[in-house]
Amino acid sequence: MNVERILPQLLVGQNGLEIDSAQQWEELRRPELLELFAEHVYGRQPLQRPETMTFTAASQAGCLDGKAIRKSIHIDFSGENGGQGRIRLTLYVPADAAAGKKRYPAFLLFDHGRLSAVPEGDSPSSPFWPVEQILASGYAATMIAAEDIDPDEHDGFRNGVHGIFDPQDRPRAADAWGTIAAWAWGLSRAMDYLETDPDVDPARIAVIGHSRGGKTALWAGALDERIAMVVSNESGCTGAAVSRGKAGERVHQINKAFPHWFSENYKRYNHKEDELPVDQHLLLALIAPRLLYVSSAAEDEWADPVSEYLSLQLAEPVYRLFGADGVAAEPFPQLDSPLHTERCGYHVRAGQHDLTKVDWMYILGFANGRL
Ligand code: GTR
Repeated sequence: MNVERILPQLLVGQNGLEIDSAQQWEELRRPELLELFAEHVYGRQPLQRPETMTFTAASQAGCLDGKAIRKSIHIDFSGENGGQGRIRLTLYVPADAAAGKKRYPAFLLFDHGRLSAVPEGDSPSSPFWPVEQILASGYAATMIAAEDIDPDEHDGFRNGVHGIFDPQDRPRAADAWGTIAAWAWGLSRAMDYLETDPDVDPARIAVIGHSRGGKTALWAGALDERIAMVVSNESGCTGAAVSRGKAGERVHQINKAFPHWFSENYKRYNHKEDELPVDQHLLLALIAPRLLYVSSAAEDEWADPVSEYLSLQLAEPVYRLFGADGVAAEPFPQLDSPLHTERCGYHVRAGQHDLTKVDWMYILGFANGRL
C-alpha cells in the first residue's frame, strides 16, 4: 500500500520525554504502552495467577514408537462467583527428558479449534502442529486450546473465564478484558505449569499462534516476560499488522465480526484508527529484547503481509536500545526467503492463510541457536 502512515511514536513517552536507554524504556515507556493497549485495545485482565490454581498429572504414556512421552496436565482453578475452570495442557517431550537427563526448550502452541480435538495416541502430528518435526528439532511440544479458556463467540461474557472471574453485580467496564486477553491469560497459566515441569526449561519457551492465535500470542508475550520467544503467524489486524493504512481487514470490520475479541473501548476506533493512542508496532516492541518472529502468507491479503513486515521494521529501535539489530534495513523479502537477524525473524511463504509445515521449518530454523 502506498499511503503515508503517520504513526504514534515508539520512543517518545506520553509526557514528551525522549526515550534513549533500555532502562528508560523498561521503567517508563514499556509500562505506559502496556496500559494503553490494555485500556484501549485488549482490555484489562482482572487477575493473574488464581490462588486456587492446582496442577494435576492426568495421564502420562509413551508414544511415537517410544521416542516421546505424552503428558496430559489439568490446570484447575475457581473464582469467587463459584465457577470452575480447567485448561488441559498436552505436552510431548523426548523420551530421554523423562529419564531426568535434560530439560528441553519448548514450543507452546495456542490452538483455536484448528486441531479438531487434543490429539491422542501415537500419531499426534498435523501440519498445524507437527509434533515429530518439533521434537526432532530438539524442542518439547506443548499446547492448550482456546475452548478451555473462553469460547470463541459473543456469549455476553457469561462463560469461560469471564463467567468465573468477572463481577456479575455491576455493568461491564469499557476496559474489561475481551476474549483475546482471556486467551492470553490462559497462556500465562500454561507458563505457570511449565515452570514446574522437570522436563521443560522454563527460560526457553516460545509461544506460537496462528491468526487469532497469533494476536493472542503477541498480547501474552507483551504481558508475560517469562515468554522467551513469540511467534505471530499471519495475525494481521490487531495482531502484528500496523492498523493505520492497513490493507484487508480494518478495525471496524474485526469489531463487527468478532465483538467479543477486544475491549468495548476498542469500538471507539471503528473507522478512526488515526485516533488510537497506539499502533501495532508498539505491541511488537513490547516483546523486545526477547526473540520475535513474524510470518505472513503471500495470498493472505486480509492480514496484509506488507503491514505485518512494516510493523516488525518499526519495532527495531527498541531492539537497538538493547544492543540488538532488527530487519529495518531490509526491504520486504522475496517469497520463501526467511530473514533472520539476531533477535527478530520474518518470512512470507507462498500460498494462503494457514500455519503449515513450511512455516514451521522456517520458524524452527530461526529458533535453532537462538532459543
Ligand atoms: C478472520 C479474522 C482475522 C483472523 C482470522 C483467523 O476471520 O478476520 O482477524 O483472526 O479470522 O483467526 O483465522
